[in-house]
Amino acid sequence: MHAWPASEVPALPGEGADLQIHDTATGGRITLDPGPVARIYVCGITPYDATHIGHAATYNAFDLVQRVWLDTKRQVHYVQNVTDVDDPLLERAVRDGEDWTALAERETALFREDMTALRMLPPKHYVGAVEAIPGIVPLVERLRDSGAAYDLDGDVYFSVESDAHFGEVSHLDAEAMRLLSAERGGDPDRPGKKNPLDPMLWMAAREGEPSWDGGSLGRGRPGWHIECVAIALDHLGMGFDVQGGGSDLAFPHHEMGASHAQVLTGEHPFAQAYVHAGMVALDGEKMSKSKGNLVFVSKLRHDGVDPAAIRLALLAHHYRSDWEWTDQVLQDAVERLGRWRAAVSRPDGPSADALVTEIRQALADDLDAPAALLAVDRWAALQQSGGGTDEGAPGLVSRVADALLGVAL
Ligand code: 5CA
Ligand code: ZN
Repeated sequence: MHAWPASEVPALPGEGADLQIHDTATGGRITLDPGPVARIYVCGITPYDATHIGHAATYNAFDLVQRVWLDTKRQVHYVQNVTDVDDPLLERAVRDGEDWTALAERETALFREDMTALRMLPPKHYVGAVEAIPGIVPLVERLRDSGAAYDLDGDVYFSVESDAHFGEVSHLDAEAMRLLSAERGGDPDRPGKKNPLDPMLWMAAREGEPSWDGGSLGRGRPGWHIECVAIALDHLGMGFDVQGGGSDLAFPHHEMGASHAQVLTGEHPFAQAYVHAGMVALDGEKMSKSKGNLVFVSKLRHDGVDPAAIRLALLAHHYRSDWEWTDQVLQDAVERLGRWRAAVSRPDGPSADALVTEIRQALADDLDAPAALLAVDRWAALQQSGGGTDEGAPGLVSRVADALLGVAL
């Protein structure tokens, strides 16, 4: 699957600092130590509805990871998936009387447009679940042949007990896992499972649903977690630097994915850090496609909102906090963008050398984008009060805002 075009990342003087980031598995902050090629996997959308502000906030967090790494002169190997076949997508297509492939293609195209407008750097590999199926089947066969997976009426389940490290990503107790599993695509109450938490790896073909050749597994379609594992192992291998997504993916998705991969390879860990973004709410509830309380990026754009203002609204919240989208959040961002643009449109201004360092330090400190914005605010306020004659400063501020924050001034 093709991704979207990359916006140019302006070069900056000097070099950024190494990223310290909160890791869900250890529950603390770690300093990442990627090689010359940093490796990141970020879970992509299930394309049955348009990109909402919650999605955009999560992708914004991982876009910052990529920008910080690029600023340390590393290459970034970024992989993202599209869950272009799964229950919610098929259910929505049936509800609307639409072909599921057309629905997935349309919403994926809109996601690309939104990501481009928001200046999110694209993944190097953008891979759909459907195109990953030929790679998924042998993994499920291997898990089954080694005894880590079992058959239940033609469906194949992963046995969570086969991984000695199971539970080490989310650290939840069995009851919490059971509740979240039921809420997030699992089937803990299905009779016949060895452990209620065991997730499906391969679902045998159902009447009226799409299915693919699964070799010795029979016709069917893949489970959700093995999709991301197959794509990540194929393009990144074990022990990559960051596994990213929203906090609703810590369990079961990232927990199960880590277990699948660890059992498949006999290696540990799947990822060096599991990084989770907070949830964006609207009217007091998590924004979610299933609830329908959504603010779409595309709707805002079509209403004439500058994508740079949307981006600033996302950046104004720390990626790990849960926050609420309101009209005021957007209004504040629009005003801030106006102040910044006015400040960089002058021929000279106060030196911005210290500002570059401040933004670098803020982002290296667990992606503290709000602190980075305040640093630019201070420079803009100095500029407003007429303080400086550095002719290179406005250009440097524009470049640093673009290179490190993805904001085009
Ligand atoms: N396709 C799977 C991942 S493999 C999936 O979760 N798709 S999704 O479309 O439901 O979500 C895409 C990303 O947006 C995930 O990382 C998810 O955690 C994140 N996300 C969903 N809702 C919100 C929200 N309200 N706030 C912040 N992030 C969200
Ligand atoms: Zn995923």
